[in-house]
Amino acid sequence: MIERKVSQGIITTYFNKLERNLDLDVAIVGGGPSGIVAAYYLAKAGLKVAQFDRKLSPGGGMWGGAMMFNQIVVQEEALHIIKEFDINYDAYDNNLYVMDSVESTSALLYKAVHAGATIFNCYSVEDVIFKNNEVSGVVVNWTPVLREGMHVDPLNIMAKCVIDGTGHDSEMCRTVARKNGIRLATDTGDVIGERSLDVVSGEEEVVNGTKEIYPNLYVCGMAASAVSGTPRMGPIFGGMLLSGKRVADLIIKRLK
Ligand code: 48F
Repeated sequence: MIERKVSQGIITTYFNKLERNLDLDVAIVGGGPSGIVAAYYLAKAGLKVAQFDRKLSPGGGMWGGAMMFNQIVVQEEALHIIKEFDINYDAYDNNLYVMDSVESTSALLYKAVHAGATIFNCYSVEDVIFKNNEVSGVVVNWTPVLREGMHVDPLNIMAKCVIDGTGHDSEMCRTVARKNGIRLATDTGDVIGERSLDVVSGEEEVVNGTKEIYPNLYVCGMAASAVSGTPRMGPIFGGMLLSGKRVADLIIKRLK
């Protein structure tokens, strides 16, 4: 019966996919633009990478452009990444380029999966695995389970490296610091919190702040700004793309 085969096809392939991803080189928490770019470059380098996003549609804050005007701006320094993802762009002004935010977000997702990354949507990462004072993986649960406040235990996924790409909330960094009494590699040893908007310094600092923040825990994108206390930058996305590429480069250098 075709009805049964449809169900069986979904169930068997889904559980194969999940099982294949129980031991990862890299687990990326959050499917915003920085994390997706990281997933693409890591997968392209042959690493086993999975990305977890709590929403039905990963893509984070890129879909909406600014105030739902669905255009984004990228500066010259990051244009090579736009080209790598085959995204259409128009030159706008001195070193600035504009593109459609829906095309851009879907292109990032499409290319990351085609490069070999697995994206799990509707998964919330509620904790990390913390062994011998190192981050060793992620603890995942269905987003609806957490939203409903249901008392259901999560599953564990091992990873050599974990990337916190959760955006403004920098959830993984906060969780690791709060639960384990450790110091992150920031001025205070804790999550400092992002500063008010400044495009030039925000864009520069988000890339500088992309690093290993605790053994095996890396941070990229707005999470990197929030952890290190640097400014937000608004709907200019070059820094996000460059941050994703940088975290991938750091991990590739370490694991390959
Ligand atoms: O915030 P977000 O888009 O990440 P980003 O890569 O990009 C920031 C920009 O979109 C924008 C900006 C640009 O200049 O300032 O804000 O830093 O996306 C973060 C994603 O992480 C998911 C969330 O659903 C979103 O899609 N996320 C957050 N916490 C968790 C999570 C979690 N605990 N588990 C799973 N997903």
